[in-house]
Amino acid sequence: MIFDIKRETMPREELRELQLMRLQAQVDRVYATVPFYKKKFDELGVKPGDIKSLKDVSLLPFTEKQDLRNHYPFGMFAVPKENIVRLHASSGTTGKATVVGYTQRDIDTWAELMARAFMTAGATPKDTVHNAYGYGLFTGGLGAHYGAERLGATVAPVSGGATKRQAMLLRDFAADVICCTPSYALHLYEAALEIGIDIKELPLRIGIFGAEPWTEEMRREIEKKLDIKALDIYGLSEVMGPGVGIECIEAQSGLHMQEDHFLLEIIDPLSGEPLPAGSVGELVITTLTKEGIPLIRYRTRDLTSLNLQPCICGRTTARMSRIMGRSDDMLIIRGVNVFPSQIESILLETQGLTPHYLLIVDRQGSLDTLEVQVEVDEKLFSDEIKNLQRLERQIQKNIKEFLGVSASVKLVEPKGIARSEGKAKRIIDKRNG
Ligand code: DLL
Repeated sequence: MIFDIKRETMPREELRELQLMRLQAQVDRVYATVPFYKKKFDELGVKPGDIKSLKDVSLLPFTEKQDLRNHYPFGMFAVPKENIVRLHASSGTTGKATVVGYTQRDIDTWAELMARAFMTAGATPKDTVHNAYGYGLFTGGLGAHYGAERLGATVAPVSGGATKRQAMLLRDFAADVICCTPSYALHLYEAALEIGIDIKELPLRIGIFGAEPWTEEMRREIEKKLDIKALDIYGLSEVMGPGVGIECIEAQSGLHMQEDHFLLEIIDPLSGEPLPAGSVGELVITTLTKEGIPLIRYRTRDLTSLNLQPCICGRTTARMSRIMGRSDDMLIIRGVNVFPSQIESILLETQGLTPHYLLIVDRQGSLDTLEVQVEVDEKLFSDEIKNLQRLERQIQKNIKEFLGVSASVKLVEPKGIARSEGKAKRIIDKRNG
């Protein structure tokens, strides 16, 4: 089912016209109301009137996360503070948080786009939604909450934590849909088993998972263990929050991007040049309708590609491939570029390993080292030491063969790697301090 047939199945030519009209209005507005943009436009010698086609977006300056930090907390808002009804902030681990503000219309648009997202994922107004994204400054909880309400579903605002209790609520409320990070879904599954609840036997049908990178192998694992359909949802607080894109349940093949509200580009992360359709590069997003903090050419650092082919579900929107990783999460080990998701794929292809892993990067003398710690399942754990050692060597060989880097592999006992209630922490890089 489609929530907004008119918008979601628009012929692409019509969509482009709408995008251009909205882009021109947005550019006019930021030039007039955000001193940061006026200065940047003036420095580049570009005027709002220069935007005559969608291609002209490449004349405009980029916006970076650091720009939001430099204008902390409200310096990039385009409306007076009294028109802001909500604040959120990113969970940035380094430096100042990035703060975003929403007008009432922004909140309404977000609810609408999240309602569309729920329906794209196969949810209906009759469903009960167990929302385990964190409520608070993080956009996951409230974003999914308002969307599920707008859809007309019943929401249980469970938030993160108290995992065994969550398992009981999941059973007692007979939820049809769960929203959380993919790593938390597996954690919840294990915690439920410990108190005698097998999620596989509950009515739960759909999982809406995002906020962190994950792989096809991880999807298969979750779908098998929980006996649900697992859909990938994408978003970022600077641009809105969850709901910028989501997979459809019909195809599960790329995330439908809500292009009537966001203009997308794929650029070369090094040169900043736009790349041709279909290439892998950094996703850059211009918000087309946002009032509180409109962003021009926001550099997400997320690496992906876009597919414009029509989808079997009937939507005409561009489909984004699963995020490969963030350009700033890319590990460079002795000159070889490695994404954590590539290691995850190799680990999950191996029988007996679980999706709980940690990558520890260090430097010995002038050489980078990579240690991969991965949990084994109960069955493998009870195996003979020499078999475990053989497996470690096998994984080491696979990583070397497929990714071209030497890693040491350490198998860890079941539950030996810390679980997270939100985004999983998978990399410890000891090289910089
Ligand atoms: O994570 C918003 C969100 C909440 C998305 C709930 C989906 C579900 P931030 O905390 O600002 O916002 O983090 C945004 O998380 O730039 C990506 O690097 C990463 N990310 C988000 N969704 C996905 C996904 C929320 N489906 C950053 N796959 C983004 C891979 C994702 N990475």
